[in-house]
Amino acid sequence: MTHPTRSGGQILVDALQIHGVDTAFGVPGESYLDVLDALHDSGIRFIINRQEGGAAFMADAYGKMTGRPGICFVTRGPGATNASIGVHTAYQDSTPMILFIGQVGSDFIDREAFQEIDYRRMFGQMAKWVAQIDRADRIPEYLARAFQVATSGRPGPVVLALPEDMLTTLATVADTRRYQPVQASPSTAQMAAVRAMLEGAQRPLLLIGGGGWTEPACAHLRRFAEINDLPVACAFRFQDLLDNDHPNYAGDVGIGINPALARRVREADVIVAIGPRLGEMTTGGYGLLAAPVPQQRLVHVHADAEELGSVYQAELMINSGMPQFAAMLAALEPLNSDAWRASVAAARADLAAWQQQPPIFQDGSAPLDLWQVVQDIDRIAPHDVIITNGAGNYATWAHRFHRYGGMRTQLAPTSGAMGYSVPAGVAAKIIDPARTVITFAGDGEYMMNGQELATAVQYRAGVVVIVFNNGMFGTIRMHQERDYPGRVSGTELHNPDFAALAVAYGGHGEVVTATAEFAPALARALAWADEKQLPALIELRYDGELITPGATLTTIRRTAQAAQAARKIS
Ligand SMILES: Cc1ncc(C[n+]2csc(CCOP(=O)(O)OP(=O)(O)O)c2C)c(N)n1
Ligand SMILES: [Mg+2]
Repeated sequence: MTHPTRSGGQILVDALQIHGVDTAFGVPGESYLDVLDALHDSGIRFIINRQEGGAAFMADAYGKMTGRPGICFVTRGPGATNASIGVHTAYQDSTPMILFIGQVGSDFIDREAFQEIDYRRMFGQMAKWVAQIDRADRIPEYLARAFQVATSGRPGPVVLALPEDMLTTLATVADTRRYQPVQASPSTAQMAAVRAMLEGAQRPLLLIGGGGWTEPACAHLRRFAEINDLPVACAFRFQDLLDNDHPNYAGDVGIGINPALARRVREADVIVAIGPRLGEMTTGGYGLLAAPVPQQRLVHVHADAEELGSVYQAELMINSGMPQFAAMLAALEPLNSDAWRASVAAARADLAAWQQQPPIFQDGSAPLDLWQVVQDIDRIAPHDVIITNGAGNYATWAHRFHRYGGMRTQLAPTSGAMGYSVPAGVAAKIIDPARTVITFAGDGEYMMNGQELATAVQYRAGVVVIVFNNGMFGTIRMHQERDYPGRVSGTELHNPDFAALAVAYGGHGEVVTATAEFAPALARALAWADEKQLPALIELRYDGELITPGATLTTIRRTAQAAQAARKIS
């Protein structure tokens, strides 16, 4: 059989098409011109970003939304280093992604040539697989493996370096088949063991999270919880795996956890953790579940065999993909739930109490009530609105008070990376223009990748960005007041006029300083975004004193000072 002779760049783009790629994100470089040329007639949409951090975050958001690898192209050293934040996030978040990096030609390699880096060493710890393709005739093989690795077992990022001369070399090679994601399945004996553990339980809890979920998997999980009256908690930033309005949803196990839910986790006798990595954020710093041997009887289900037992010695460890496990759960013979049935309503009541307007606003003294802002969003935006955020205290308002509408309505980095919110919001709108997308960004957060508003304008992505402007890197200031009360250092911000900046990009911008102004501003922003297919930004200007829903900077400082004084006396 004869095959056409093609350049490396063309072989690569043909492979992308075979593997079903419709969109790629990136910033161009002269190191991969041949790929750019092959993309020209490919039908693959190449979204041009303004900074590689933004591009890699967009690829991550694509991976989270679709379950298929997000594709990102960047150039050598400077491009790759900018993109690394997205690779790290995809790794921690278990998101399928492939980062392609233009590399120095093989004639100069290993001389520390212009912008040269050995990507195997650089990305060694933050990617599932890093390789360099040295021969054009092996591109199909490398691409097939990259898609395989990114999507199989625990999903994650793959990095492929592309030496410049390899991309322009002509080769005669056959294409491969499309990749097939591979996941393990539980055995019937393991499922029987899960059932037996639950059967003997008094206070069971399901804890779901991690990558690899699909709509049918979520539906099976939901059905299992319903039939057996089990409360379901979601791991940190995987809060959308069960519709938050569902009667079995008990809340999220992450930063700033509801103390009542924390108690429920600690006092549970059987926890079935399906998918989460049980990392620092989901275990309250390894405190809710003692490490390595938890007090609760733990079933840990994870897509990666090596993750199981890496920290927690669960009583029952099951290596399985989420769809495979959830389908078998739903098929289990129903349990007698008499012992715990009431816990579903009790957990729900705990959640409702936690989501009430916090006392800090109840005297009406705060001109801008951020709790009310979230209530307005939940009332005005459709239930399946996608909310994106990065890192910062502002994110608490979304995590605690917004009711996520189910599978992939939350795009947020478990890596705690600042700068994720805007690119994720823009990407979500590019990927699914029919969905409403609202981005939560702190003033610090916004400035890390706010330039991607230009990408939103270029591709007519009508995302609504809400900037929470408290004039500071609030999270760090909060920690500062706790540990070094009254000594503000390195956390103040002097900001641009965010609304004017949005207008300068070609979007809509408004400033809101009082509670009553927000709902009409949101309605205007959503209407503008919808009608013009352009971004809209609402800047919330508020007093930085309101650092969390439950505390002001002053109360934190005074508590810390009192503790310091007490230490001196004793
Ligand atoms: C890329 C990155 N740099 C630094 C940090 C550390 N960090 C976490 S939250 C935060 C402040 C966030 O400030 P802002 O976006 O204004 O939100 P706020 O806490 O004020 O609501 C910082 C600097 C981080 N998580 N990620
Ligand atoms: Mg801030």
